[in-house]
Amino acid sequence: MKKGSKKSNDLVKTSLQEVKVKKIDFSSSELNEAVFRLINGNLMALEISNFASPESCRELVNTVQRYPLDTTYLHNQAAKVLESQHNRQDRPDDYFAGAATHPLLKEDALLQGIDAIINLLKSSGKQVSVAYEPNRKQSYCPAIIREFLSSLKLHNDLAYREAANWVPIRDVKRQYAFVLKLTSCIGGTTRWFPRQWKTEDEQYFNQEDGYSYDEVVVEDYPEVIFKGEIGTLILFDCTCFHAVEPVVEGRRYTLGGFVGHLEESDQLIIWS
Ligand SMILES: O=C(O)CCC(=O)C(=O)O
Repeated sequence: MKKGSKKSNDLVKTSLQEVKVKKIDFSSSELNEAVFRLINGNLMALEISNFASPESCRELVNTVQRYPLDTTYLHNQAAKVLESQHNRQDRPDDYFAGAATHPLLKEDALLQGIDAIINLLKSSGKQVSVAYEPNRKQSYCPAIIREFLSSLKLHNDLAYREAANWVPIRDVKRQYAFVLKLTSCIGGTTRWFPRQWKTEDEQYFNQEDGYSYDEVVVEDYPEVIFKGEIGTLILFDCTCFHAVEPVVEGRRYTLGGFVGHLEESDQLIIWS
């Protein structure tokens, strides 16, 4: 865990346990319990090394590289394949058209990655499925592939704030991000803080880029770093502030998306 210069002394001894973060290997006998604790609110972030084999990650990257990347994503800080709801907040027709037709969604390398994540989430004891829009009778996009070209500033993700008209993700009460590292690179580490977004934080919202917040919101909080070599899966409460450091060398490909808990049905949904 890294400490910022402004962090107060009483936080210096903060352990991963205190901030409800666990880092384990996929072979650990504690894995299922850790997923259960995460989804049931007793952990806030979980890093699982060796979740996917390097070969399967490379196969997915090779598959993705056959498709054009959208480089207009996140102010040219990242490139993507597949649909991002965040990117289409005012254009659900475009989102659902892409979610229905993109040929990458039929590729085994992608489907196997998504199945592996769904199976892992089932350790929570809950039913897990790709989010489904009942009015359109259509599934959401299950995940997105991204290559980060630079950094991603401090932000948080919250469907009920960003997706007020999107059924059923607007009803999600607990939300997590999942990030599977498909390559290793220098830099590009994920910074995460055990500090959930509050309405008052909007005074620190950056209107210019339309997504980030001033670092003042996390200055009294410990910072957790997820380095994540190839095959590592990170799951974290994404309503907490997080960021990605600049990629210094190599390429940073990830398979990512969101996991949400629907209270009424007590089920988990995934989408991107
Ligand atoms: O790629 C990462 O490590 C984090 C991605 C992220 O910040 C996000 O999806 O909101």
